[in-house]
Amino acid sequence: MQSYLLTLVHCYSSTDFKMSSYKLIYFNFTGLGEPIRYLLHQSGIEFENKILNVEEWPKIKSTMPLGQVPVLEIDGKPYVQSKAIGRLIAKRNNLYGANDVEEYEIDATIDFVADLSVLMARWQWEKNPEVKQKLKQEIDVKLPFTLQKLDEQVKKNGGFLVGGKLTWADLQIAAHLETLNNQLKTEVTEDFPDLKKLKEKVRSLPKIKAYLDSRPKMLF
Ligand SMILES: N[C@@H](CCC(=O)N[C@@H](CS)C(=O)NCC(=O)O)C(=O)O
Repeated sequence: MQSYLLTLVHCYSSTDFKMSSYKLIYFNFTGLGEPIRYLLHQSGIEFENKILNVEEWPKIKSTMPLGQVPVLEIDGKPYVQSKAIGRLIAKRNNLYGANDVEEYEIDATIDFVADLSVLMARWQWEKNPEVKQKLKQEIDVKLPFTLQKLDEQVKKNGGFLVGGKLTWADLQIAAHLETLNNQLKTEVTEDFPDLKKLKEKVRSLPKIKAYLDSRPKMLF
């Protein structure tokens, strides 16, 4: 009886959560916003996808709580920091770990890929050719290392990154892989078959596929 009541409470609170109003504010590229878009779609949450152009950003910057995006507004309250936003949505929609060790593994996987993404962004926006070339040399070592580790992790976990089932980590990494492809203009998973399969599996989830088929054109 008690567990029935708990299930009922959980059902109602998660329904309430889905009935809230959501607005995601981010640029017209994939970057740090796209993993949140994947997560919201996979969670069945309707949201306003507010896409900013880089040209309009200076006017908007000071209105964002930390002067940066992504910002997710839930019922008008702004939530900042992409990974913290992702964790909140994942927790509330059964896409986080089944226990604290799985949660740790999801966090560690996402942090591991974030290290590469920071390096990639520094390289992408760097104007000085010498510095840019040095960063590219770092990428040439770090990228295959990261992809190899992720490929092994997917192989060990029954086709997913953590716990043999779909989690926030799979959505986050699939979105990041798309960004890496855009940045390097190549299919980065070509030599990493298990990781490639995972990316394709995520992209063909019905809700993600529907989003990808209909999303506005991204700058990159
Ligand atoms: N740690 C933050 C980083 C946010 C961030 O660097 N956002 C960039 C876009 S990817 C931004 O808003 N840049 C514009 C600016 O700083 O003026 C997060 O994960 O949300």
